[in-house]
Amino acid sequence: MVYPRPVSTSDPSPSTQPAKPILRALDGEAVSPAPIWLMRQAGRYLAEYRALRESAPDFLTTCYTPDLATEITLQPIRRFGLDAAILFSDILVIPDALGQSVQFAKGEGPMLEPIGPGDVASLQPDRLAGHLAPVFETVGRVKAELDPKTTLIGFAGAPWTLAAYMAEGGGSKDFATARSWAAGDPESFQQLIDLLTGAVIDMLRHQLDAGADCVQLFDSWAGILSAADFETWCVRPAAAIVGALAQSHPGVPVIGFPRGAGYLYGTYVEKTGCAGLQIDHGVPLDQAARLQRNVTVQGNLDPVLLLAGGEAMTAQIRAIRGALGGGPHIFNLGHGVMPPTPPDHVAELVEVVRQADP
Ligand code: 1CP
Repeated sequence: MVYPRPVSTSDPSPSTQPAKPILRALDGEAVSPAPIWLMRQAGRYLAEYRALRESAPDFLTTCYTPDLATEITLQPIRRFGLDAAILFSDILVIPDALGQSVQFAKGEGPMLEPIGPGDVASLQPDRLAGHLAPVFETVGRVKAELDPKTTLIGFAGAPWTLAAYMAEGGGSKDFATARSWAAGDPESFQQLIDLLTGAVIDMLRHQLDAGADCVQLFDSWAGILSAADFETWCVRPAAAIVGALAQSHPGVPVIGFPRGAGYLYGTYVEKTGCAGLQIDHGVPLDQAARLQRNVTVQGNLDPVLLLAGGEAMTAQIRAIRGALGGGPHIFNLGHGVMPPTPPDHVAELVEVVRQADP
């Protein structure tokens, strides 16, 4: 399904436009300077996050404790005055809510009890709303604390990326177990994807009801799929999710992130009707500018340039502003902030993005 959307560069009338710069950009306006937020803006690179996690319970319990999750969500907003707060949670709260065992061991990635074709029927989508109630409570608490100009972004992992972690039992370079399940038994894999599509819709609707202004769908492992599988496992579920939210929450923008989609980013926009497209740093700026004719582009500074800082970073910030400043753009990285990043570099990034002349 496609929802065509005119892109305007003219000054909108204040009465009809939302005041939040990120929502204006998602509505197709070329906001100048571009609003900015960063994926993984809350996290280990901030001393105040490390200090809080030191005495906090395990990672998932932290996500399910509204006092802690609210505080962590707000930490980068207080420090840098970013234009959006993103709910502090994780994509893997969905498999946890469905009844799969999920653990985060200190210093290691997530560990799940892997599931296969015979386990899909035992997943419990009816548990989701009750299990994730503390996450939705956090959304409401953050909303109450935010300045009216700051956008609150909710999120979920996309069905393919969730299925990949669920089948593999954790992170992986190639997710070979998940991909061979999809190839060898597409029927049962489709059942898993359908169940997850429903769970993601449920999760995002609850976040929007609790006060999120828009949502981002993270398909972090879209880039390892073949073109045909990208259509089946990434585009189709995303189109269903965007369509379902357009019915229950008309006009609420969805930002899609099929990371690593390369040439297929355009297809994703066309077939899902997402209002915003997060792009990774592999996307050349001339391709990004072409995408911008049909969608608000979000991105795409290489997180390594933020780590390095200095002239290498500022030169690329100017290149991005030069290429995308004339259309609807939200400044962001191409992937998350890396843990060793000095917070001063983030402050400098925000300052350079907000300078009057690129
Ligand atoms: O304290 C710690 O060390 C935990 C590190 C951490 C953090 C800060 C994890 C574990 N998750 C998070 C928070 C998180 N994860 C957010 C919060 C909001 C923000 O951006 O500030 C979000 C949006 C996510 C999303 C997420 N989790 C994704 C999609 C985005 C991406 O990075 O591609 C993925 C793939 C995950 C899984 C996950 N959770 C945590 C880790 C280390 C991982 C990656 C595992 C792997 O390497 O495969």
